Amino acid sequence: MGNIVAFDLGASSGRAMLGRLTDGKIEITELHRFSNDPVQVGDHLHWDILRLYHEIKQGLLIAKTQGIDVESIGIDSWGVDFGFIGKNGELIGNPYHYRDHHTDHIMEKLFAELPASEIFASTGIQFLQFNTIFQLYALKQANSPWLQEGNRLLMIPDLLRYFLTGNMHNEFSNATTTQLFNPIKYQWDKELFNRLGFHDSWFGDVLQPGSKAGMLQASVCEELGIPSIPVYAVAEHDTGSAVAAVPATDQSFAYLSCGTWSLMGTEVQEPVINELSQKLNFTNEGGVEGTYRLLKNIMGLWILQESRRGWEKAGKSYSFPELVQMAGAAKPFSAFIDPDDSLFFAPGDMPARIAQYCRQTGQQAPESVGEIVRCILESLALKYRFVFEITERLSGQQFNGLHMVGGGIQNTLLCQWSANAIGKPVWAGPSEGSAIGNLAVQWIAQGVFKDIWEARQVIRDSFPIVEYKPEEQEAWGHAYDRFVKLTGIAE
Ligand code: LFR
Repeated sequence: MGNIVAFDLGASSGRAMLGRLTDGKIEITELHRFSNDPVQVGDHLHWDILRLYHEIKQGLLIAKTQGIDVESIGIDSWGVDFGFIGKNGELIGNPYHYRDHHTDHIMEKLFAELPASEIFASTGIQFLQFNTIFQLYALKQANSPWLQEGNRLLMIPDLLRYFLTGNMHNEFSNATTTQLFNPIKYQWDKELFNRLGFHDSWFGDVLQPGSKAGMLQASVCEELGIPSIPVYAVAEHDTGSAVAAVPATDQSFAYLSCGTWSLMGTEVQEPVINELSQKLNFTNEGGVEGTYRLLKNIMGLWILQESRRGWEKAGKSYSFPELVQMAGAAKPFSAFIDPDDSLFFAPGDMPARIAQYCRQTGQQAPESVGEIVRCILESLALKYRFVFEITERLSGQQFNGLHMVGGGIQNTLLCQWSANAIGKPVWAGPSEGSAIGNLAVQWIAQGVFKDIWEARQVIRDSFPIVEYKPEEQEAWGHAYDRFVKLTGIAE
């Protein structure tokens, strides 16, 4: 059955994934993989959006040279980041990277104007300094000309879709990551805009995942020498696509989308907006078929990726499997960090920050590469237990295990340690969660799958799922008690 392509853009790389259905099973083939290199210009970190657009066109060209007739495409990426389109229909400036420093300390400034509780009550979105609401506020504080000249605000996949189709829309799952969309009124929150001096006109009609967003425009087809095909709005927030691909059979399930970020939570039918969810800083991001992701961001493998980048710069290159092997050989439970400490958010020297964290908490800092990696991975697994348990508490559900999806599941040590930490089985797979969820929503849009549950069943039948049973329960239990005390996360 027909060929469709998912463009799945991550913070460090992107891919074009070809999807086909054969004998009721999904087959995926990577057509194109490219790096996504943020660019520091002066004081600011930006995305190279035109490069990403170029790579999408390369993906379409590669399909063409392989003789593949692509029937439709969809795009997903990280959330929160955006560009403005000016009155002449052109992009104004390069989108800021969510790790840029321009939003440092901006939350407190905004809260002086508009209390956090009001924002949470209107949006149900967790407070992260990089949410679009804070980025816009930082631009306003800096008197950015974008706000005078900008006509429309488009999120990263919205922008790329616009370049491809000429149509401007805001897709729902990604719209919710702005922290400006009201899921109760089911529309952009005009009151928040007015209070903050943002213009209604920046935000357009909101497209549901699974609707047609347009066709490739003539100029693109001409340039690439391909026929026009539909571009679907999928769950364009990558975490939305990843959760769409969780091969759960039970309507109540816990997931961990494991990549640069670790996103842990459950799927709910209605957003959970109350004092407790605000206090625990949980979010309610929009998903497919009217669902919400009640989840929490955990800093994730970013700390390891960034450590590796540092070692590389110092002339010591290690592959991820090498790093994991060294961690496996290091002494267990020597030092812990809270991965979500703000120390670890911005790019920089992670081993030095880990040492700083350890000094501040009276621990002996890990020194060898293996010890550092072990500290990161154990701390992540222990943080997973903490968030797993509060997900149960908040949602009033009990989960009998954890589904892990995303590239991070190639780290088998992390999967095993996650099972050990939570004391329940981990089911790992598929690793290409976001791309598969992107494909699945295109098939739903085409009427090939009835709904997301049929898609999840087919995903389950198509990809290997590895079960990790909890081990070493006593040692992990003691480690958890120490971790909670040292990090103070329960306070
Ligand atoms: C994961 C992700 C997270 C979001 C972060 C920044 O790739 O999309 O869900 O919080 O990136 O957008």
